[in-house]
Amino acid sequence: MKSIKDRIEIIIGDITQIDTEAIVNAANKSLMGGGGVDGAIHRAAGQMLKEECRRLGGCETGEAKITNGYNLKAKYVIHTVGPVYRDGRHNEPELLRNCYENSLKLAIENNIKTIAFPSISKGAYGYPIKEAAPIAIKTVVDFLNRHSEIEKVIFVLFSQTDFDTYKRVLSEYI
Ligand code: AR6
Repeated sequence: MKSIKDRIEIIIGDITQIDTEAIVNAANKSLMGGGGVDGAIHRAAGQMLKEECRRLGGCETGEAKITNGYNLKAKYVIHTVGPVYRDGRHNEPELLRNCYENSLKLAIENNIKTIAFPSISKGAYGYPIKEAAPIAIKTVVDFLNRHSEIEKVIFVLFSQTDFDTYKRVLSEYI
């Protein structure tokens, strides 16, 4: 059994280019696409993704739904809806934790062993990176400790600052 350190990677990059079995999308409740990472994933996957998403009938905050990846390298996209950040006292931490947890549960149900996450809620939804990173890291590390089925989780960050924050938080936590 590999150590947690070997099962988590943190990189800077574009999640649409990652070849894990699943990539996670930071979607909105409609699941019909949007800006940020959601827009990038829909553009890279192609129109078929939108057609499959339309049939899903939306998704609640903190929940997750799975589709095919179509033109992406990833076979699947797991769509999750992060909380809109207000002040951190409106259940945002728990909802953000649910996004990671429910995405990983869905991965296991679908026999997915490798998965990549963006920093959910950190863009348009305004979650401060210093608060979002520990939630992302802690939830994933705790889940990996409980579930050996998941072999690799890659956090794909979009800026040097986000990357540095995740690296620091991970080194403090494990
Ligand atoms: N690869 C990896 N990370 C990316 C990419 C990419 N290609 N593009 C952006 N990011 P956001 P949210 C980073 O706004 O905050 C959408 O319109 C980005 O820099 O994509 O959960 C949805 O439809 C940031 O660090 O997602 C929703 O309406 C992180 O991904 C809403 O935005 C998340 O930023 C969701 O907002």
